[in-house]
Amino acid sequence: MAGTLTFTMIKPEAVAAGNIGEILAMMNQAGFRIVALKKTQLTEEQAGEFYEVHKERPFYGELVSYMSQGPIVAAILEKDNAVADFRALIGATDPAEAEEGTIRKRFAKSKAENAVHGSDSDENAQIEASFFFSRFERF
Ligand code: FUP
Repeated sequence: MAGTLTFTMIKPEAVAAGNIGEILAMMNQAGFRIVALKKTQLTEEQAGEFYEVHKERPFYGELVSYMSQGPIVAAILEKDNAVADFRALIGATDPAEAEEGTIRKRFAKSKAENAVHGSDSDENAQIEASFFFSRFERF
């Protein structure tokens, strides 16, 4: 059975552009409940650890430096079928391929600066949520 939790980040360029409120509103309107929420900034080391799975990819260095360049908003979200439904809401990695009505279509600037992160599996949702939040920060 699909899990009910996913993890998201509003990425640095979307935070800098003042889009936190509108992006969170789109998540709420799509039926996601906020379980945990914080604004924080990753060090390069932390961003490198978060994106460890992409270590061998050519874009890894740029990804790590971009994700640590400014504050992000991290959140745990709850909804039935959370991971798949949230990935549908955010749209394709590349905003040029993202469907109308998705968060990335509306807010992403490029494949690298693509406004939001969304977990790709229930297992990664748990790992990523625990990277940012203790059990005392979840409601
Ligand atoms: P997604 O699951 O849609 O966030 O995409 P991926 O897990 O494939 O990639 C993770 C992040 O790496 C993306 F959000 C942005 C970055 N990336 C690039 O910068 N260039 C690429 O070609 C692919 C991904």
